[in-house]
Amino acid sequence: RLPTLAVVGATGAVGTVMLDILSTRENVWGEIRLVASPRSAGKRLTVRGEEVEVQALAPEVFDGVDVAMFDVPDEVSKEWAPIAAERGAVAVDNSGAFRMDPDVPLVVPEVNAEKVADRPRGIISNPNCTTLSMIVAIGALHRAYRATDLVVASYQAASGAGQEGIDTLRDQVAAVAADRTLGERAGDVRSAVGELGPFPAPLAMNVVPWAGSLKEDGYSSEELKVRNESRKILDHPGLRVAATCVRVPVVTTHALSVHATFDQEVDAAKARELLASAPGVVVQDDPAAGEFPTPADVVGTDPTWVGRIRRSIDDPRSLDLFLCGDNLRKGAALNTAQIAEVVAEEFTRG
Ligand code: 2RA
Repeated sequence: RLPTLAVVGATGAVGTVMLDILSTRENVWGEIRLVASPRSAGKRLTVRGEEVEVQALAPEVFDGVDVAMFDVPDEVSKEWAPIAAERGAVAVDNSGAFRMDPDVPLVVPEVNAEKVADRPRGIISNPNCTTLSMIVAIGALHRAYRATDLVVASYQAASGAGQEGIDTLRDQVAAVAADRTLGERAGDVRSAVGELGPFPAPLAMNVVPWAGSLKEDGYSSEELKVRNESRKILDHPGLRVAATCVRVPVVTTHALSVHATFDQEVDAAKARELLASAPGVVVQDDPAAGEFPTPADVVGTDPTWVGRIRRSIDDPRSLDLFLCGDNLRKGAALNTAQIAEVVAEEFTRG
């Protein structure tokens, strides 16, 4: 039988992309129920070409649901994913609430799909969008060479901070666009942009070395997520990861530069081949022709794009790479949908 799916958080930035993904991927679902906060209940949204009324989040909406996807803030998932699981649904959660719980698998289907079956709490976690934007490619290299160290710098899009992030960037860009004197004196951009929204500094005409909240030793929550989630997904607790997360004035698509070291010598041409044949990865790497991935060209696509693949000049065990991934698609909705599809097979297999 075709399983019943609930999409919780159907009206948010990721939820909106999720409805598009559910409408364009092969349909493996029977009923699809759309769920959101009571504020959005009653709205009608289109999924698979049909209008569906949004229901308010309540325990009963999970009755008869086989898989419940959550694209909601941590505190909402923390409370409601266990309720969905108690009512018999498998919860696939895109918040940070359960990612590091040892009883909750953290799944990227191209890397560790088999972990889906190992879910004692009935909850499966989807990684953070920054981790997801690199881990399919890094996982493919790790399988061949075994990684020991990752030095990561992220260039993260405004939509990682939700619809408020997108609106803030658009308002700020509009506020600075006409003044051709800005950007030459300290503080002039800050005075011109207006509201900072979810960012701690102006994002238009700027880069901001901060995403998330302050954690131990000066690291941001985002930087620790890149480290801890990479270790869990690759099943490699000893992996050394140093991350610096930076917000850039891009609407959607995270980019990362990664210096990856392995426990053996690597070869750039072989790495390019490995990446080109890895599921979910596209190599675009011809700098002489000006070809490398950029967020403006990658947004709206599904794969992880990799370019600028070089063997480190100073260490034959290291590769330098530049990666781009749509943070709302593979970084959030698409990976959640892929996990849910792996679970759906359990029902269609019988
Ligand atoms: C960000 N990683 O880009 C977050 C969103 N999940 O801010």
